[in-house]
Amino acid sequence: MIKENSVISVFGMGHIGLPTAALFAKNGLNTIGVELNGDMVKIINDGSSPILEPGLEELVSSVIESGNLIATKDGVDASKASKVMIIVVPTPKDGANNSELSAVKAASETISKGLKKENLVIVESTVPPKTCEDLVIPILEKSGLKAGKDFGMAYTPERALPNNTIYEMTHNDRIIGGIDQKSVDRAADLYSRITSGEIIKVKNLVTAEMVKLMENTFRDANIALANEFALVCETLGINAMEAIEAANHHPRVNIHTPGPGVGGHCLSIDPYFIVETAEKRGFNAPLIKTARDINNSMPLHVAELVVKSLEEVGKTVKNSKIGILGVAYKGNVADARETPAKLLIETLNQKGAKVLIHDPYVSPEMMKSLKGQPASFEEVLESDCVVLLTDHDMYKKITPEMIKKGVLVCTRPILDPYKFRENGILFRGVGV
Ligand code: SAJ
Repeated sequence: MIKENSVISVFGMGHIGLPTAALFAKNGLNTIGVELNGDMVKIINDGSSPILEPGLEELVSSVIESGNLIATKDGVDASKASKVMIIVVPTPKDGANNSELSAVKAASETISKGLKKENLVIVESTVPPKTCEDLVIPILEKSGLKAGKDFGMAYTPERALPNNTIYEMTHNDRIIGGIDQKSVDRAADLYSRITSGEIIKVKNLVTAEMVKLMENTFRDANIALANEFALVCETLGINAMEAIEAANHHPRVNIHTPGPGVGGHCLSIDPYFIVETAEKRGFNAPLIKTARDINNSMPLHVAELVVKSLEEVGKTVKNSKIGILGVAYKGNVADARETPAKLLIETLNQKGAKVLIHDPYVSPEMMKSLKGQPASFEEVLESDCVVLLTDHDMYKKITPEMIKKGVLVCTRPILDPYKFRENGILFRGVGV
């Protein structure tokens, strides 16, 4: 089934692996997508995308039709047939905020069983610094081959923004580090086929691993600062967003946007990988940890805003209907991993509220796992307190007349507080 002259296999057909494989295939390379989930393999080989991402369905369909992409569950066969193997598997964190690298380990084990001289192994998954050196290479060397001497090794982080993945993968600059210059040059040659962005070659594998974590940690810490500013502005009775936008007119200031907390599988996890590595080396990275704590506490602050708002209209949270608009971790995506909605719903449930949830994108199974009661947009708008949690475009059209019981907690700066208040709505929000 697998073509003899296949050159690349991509391990992991998720949000990043599938578009990466499809783009290599689109650029004329014979590509194998390795995925353990048989249903996903079937969907891909039928010419569809199991991942919701603009443009991906069409891309997958065209490369399956051209025969340049094929998906399989058999990773050892794929490894044997390939010259380059790319690891793009998930790297979540465990309950103690440590990295959970079992998928990287498993992919490395599988690849080592088909590894040959002159192969190049590339890791794209986000990992704690030194993972390539301390975990991946020793597993690959079980093959009897030596990294650097017999096979090449490179690390190049994926940096595409969900919902704009294909554009960013084909335009963003690419960071590449490797075990030696030959590995870096080979990886650079490969990725220059799919991105028009600059290829930045860094000194070694660890530097490239650290670059990825620094990017998302910068954003997480910046958002934590914005959230702290928002809490201060609430005590002052001023609009944080108005102040942030004004401050951002300064040519060297770029304060991010406050909100209900930071979700998704990147910003809310990656900073912990730095902390984990730093702590193993005797340094405790206090700023990064504090930023995480601030962002993690934001859903509790939103719950407080709900309590206060209901008190103001003579109601208690207990037995009130709270309607949450949006459970995805950010606007216009279907992904609810690490969503701030989870802690908010749990907290409101504990307080005895009846929690209704609406989201136009998130799957029914995911909605169910969140412990709220899925409801229509209209039903949610009739709740005792409406909480706007995710900045989906459709929620930008909400008007004061649509808030039937007159109480709104808005956690994203997409509705104008002044307009709602002028129209008699009790409007509270993060930073307003
Ligand atoms: N958020 C705020 N305020 C902001 C920006 C975001 O509260 O000003 C929240 C969002 O609502 C969301 C979370 O932060 O809950 C993360 O959203 P995001 O848009 O910042 O990032 P992700 O997780 O969708 O994608 C990030 C991107 N990294 C950077 O921009 C540095 C993306 O380029 C990476 O490829 C991706 O992580 C990844 O896979 O690491």
